[in-house]
Amino acid sequence: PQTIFRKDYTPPSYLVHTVELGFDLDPARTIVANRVTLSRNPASKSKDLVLHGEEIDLVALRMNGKTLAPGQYVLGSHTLTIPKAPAEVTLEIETLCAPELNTTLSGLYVSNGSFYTQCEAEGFRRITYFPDRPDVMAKYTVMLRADKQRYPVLLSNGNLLEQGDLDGGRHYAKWEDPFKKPSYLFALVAARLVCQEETYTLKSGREVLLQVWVEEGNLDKTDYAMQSLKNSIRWDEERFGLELDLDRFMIVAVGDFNMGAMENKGLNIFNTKFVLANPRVATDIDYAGIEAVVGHEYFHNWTGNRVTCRDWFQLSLKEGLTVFRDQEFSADMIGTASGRAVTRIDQVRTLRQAQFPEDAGPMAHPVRPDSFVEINNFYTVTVYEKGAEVVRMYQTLLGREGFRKGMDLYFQRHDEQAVQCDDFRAAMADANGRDLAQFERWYSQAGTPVVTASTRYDAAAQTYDITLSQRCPDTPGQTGKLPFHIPVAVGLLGADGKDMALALDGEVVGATTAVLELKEAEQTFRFTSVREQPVPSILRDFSAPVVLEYPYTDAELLHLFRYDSDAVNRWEAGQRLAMARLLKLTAAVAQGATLALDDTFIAAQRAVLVDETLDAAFRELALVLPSETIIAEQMEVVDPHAIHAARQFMRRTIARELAPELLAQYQANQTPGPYSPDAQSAGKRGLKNLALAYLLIDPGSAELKLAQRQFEQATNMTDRAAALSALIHSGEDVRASLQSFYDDFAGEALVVDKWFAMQGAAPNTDVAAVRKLMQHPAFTLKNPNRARSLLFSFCNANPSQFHAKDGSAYDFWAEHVIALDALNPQVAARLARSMDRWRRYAPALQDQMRAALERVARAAPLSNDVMEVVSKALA
Ligand code: B3K
Ligand code: ZN
Repeated sequence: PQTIFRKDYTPPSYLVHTVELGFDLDPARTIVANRVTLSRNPASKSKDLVLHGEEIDLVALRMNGKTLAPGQYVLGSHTLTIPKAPAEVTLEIETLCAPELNTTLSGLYVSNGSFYTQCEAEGFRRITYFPDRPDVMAKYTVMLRADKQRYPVLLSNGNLLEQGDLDGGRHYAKWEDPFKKPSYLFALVAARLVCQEETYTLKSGREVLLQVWVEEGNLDKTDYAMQSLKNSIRWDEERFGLELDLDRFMIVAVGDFNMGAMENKGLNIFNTKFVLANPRVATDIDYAGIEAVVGHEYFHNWTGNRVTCRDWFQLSLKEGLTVFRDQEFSADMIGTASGRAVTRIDQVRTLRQAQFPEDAGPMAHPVRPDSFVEINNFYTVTVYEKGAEVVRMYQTLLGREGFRKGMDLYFQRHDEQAVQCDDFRAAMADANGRDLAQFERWYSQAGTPVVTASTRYDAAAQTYDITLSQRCPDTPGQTGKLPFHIPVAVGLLGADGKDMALALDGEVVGATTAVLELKEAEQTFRFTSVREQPVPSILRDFSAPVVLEYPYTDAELLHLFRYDSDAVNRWEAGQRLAMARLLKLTAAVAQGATLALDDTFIAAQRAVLVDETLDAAFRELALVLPSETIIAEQMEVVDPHAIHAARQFMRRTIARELAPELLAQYQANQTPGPYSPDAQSAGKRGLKNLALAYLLIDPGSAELKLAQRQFEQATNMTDRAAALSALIHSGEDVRASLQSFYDDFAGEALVVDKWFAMQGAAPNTDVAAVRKLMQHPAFTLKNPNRARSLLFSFCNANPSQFHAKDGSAYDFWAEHVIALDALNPQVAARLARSMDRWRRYAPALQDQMRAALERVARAAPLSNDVMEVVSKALA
């Protein structure tokens, strides 16, 4: 496989003006006629017209009205080149493809008998020959023809121009997208679907048609997606002054989909998981996911579609920015400061759970990568979530207003262009008259920076010095990192727990949080007029995606855990208290020493649990211990079994010591009445169900009854699934409950996914049990959601079983990476990532992991996707 480098970018040799596509849709044999006008790009030296194409058969090719003879073009394995083409070209290209055989779910494919497309990143070339790169933007007209009975609904981007009947039971629809777009935003749907629709009035008074399309039988699950869409439209108008630019906006849900959703212009195609919800089948987390993803795809209409990426190395230009926008949207929808903090804590957890490990592993890459083999492997937590952190740092440094000015300038300069991350940074800098040159390192240097703080209080001078230093570990291909520009938000707490008024070098800050700008390897900041020794609250609101090292004492952490006005750092103090103990316990397990947990820690947990002044959602977060994955990241040599035992011991001890309080909270946080997914109710359910999970660790008959009753009487999926999960984790025989759950929801694919996922992640599910579950008639590797529900939850969320000492689960992993690769390389490559951190395990496990990786690497044929992941892991 070939590595592609960012530095090798060259402009396209030809630019496309118009694209007219004609589809004769047939599952076995779809004919695509493509009439495209191009002209030579003055910015390119080449006169060779290069088109991409994959898995399609060329039937006819005409240039400027004349059929091209075989000698006039070169058909490579993935390209069609017309050497020395004229300056102005009209191409007519006819190709054939077989959507029903397309299991990759990239390009044009069939799901449950209907047609859907997925073109990002490079799927359009599986539909027709085309310069399939994001810096080629053109206007599209699309004619769809298909059997009317089987495919009554024919959709594509933009506006419907006309539709009607054809001979032989077929019909047609003609669509036109008024905006220029790159090919990756093309979409079509030809399906048997129904929709919920509504006309919606924009702030400007213009009316638009909104539609949510689903399969028959799912119309009772579209309300929340529609509501989220309307909220998104309103929010983007209010927060960023961005209006929907189309008369019609459609969301289509499909059951077979590689990721969450896709922002095709005017025709977003979604994984059903992020559309379908009603209280019976969807949990609070599902509802939150729908709001976020509907928002995310809608916001792409400006950040991604109107302004797109010059090349795929710039992916975070649209993804990091759009994740930031959806994060802010979700936070604003909750509205309260404490609710906002809860969403922020969730973001920090995701970073630590997934992004920090990626940044420290073999696939580490900068937010703007320098090279890749397969671009689909770079839709990562680094590009998305760390990318969003980078965007958030602009807002932290420039303020909300300054950030908005930067956004306005970005659109002023680059509307309908394909640009680079540097252009976004320039807009932020220029709009605010700021020098953000050093900030570029956030895009170019991989790895998680470590910020070390030390402090010195001088009582006589009433000064408090904070010295911050930074370093960043080497990552594959990158050594000797240069200092980042890091905003470090700091507050100082007095002995009374209150925030001190702040002055820096004699200058009043005017707020109780100061944003220190760390730009050197080491810098000292002096707070003045500090009347007593403070407790520092550093990196408030997680102001930068870094690891903060500070030698906090337990007493200081307890103080912060009790008083910090910054909820993120308040939570963080609790996590630090827990982590220190978890690491000690893990060592004790490994040494066979006796395990003990101090009363101070228990008392702190108790205090938060019963603190009625705190949101239930915050209390829940404060009581969730760092995950086994996050604990593993803190260890030099990872012993997954010791980690599991240590964490279980801590959970068991908390459950025993806080049993009465947990029961009281379980009862106090019931949410009677009709289900509502709002943050407050969801927070209560979260705390209640956390209490239930604790109560079921070593359950007596009363606790079992409690869970059983909730399981049977629940009026919503959040409570039902939580009860079932608690029962599964209790270790009792729960076969009857599992069966009844399955029987009740066998017709709801997304619930069946949960059923598999819960079992895959349960620590008493070993690899033999997973193999047995795979024999279940409802299991299939072909559907990505189903494959993920069992395999990914086992390989990623069940570390004590995945790392079984005999290596049997590694064999299982290798077998299924290979099996999935034959069907769907993108999904297979994700599963391949489960082995990323193999070098950190104890030698006995390491050897077996390497053997499994080598087994995959040797398999033939292997996709570029999986090849890239395993070869980087082994390098
Ligand atoms: N842009 C798409 C992701 C496409 C992934 C291709 N492998 C979804 C999103 O980020 O909104
Ligand atoms: Zn996106």
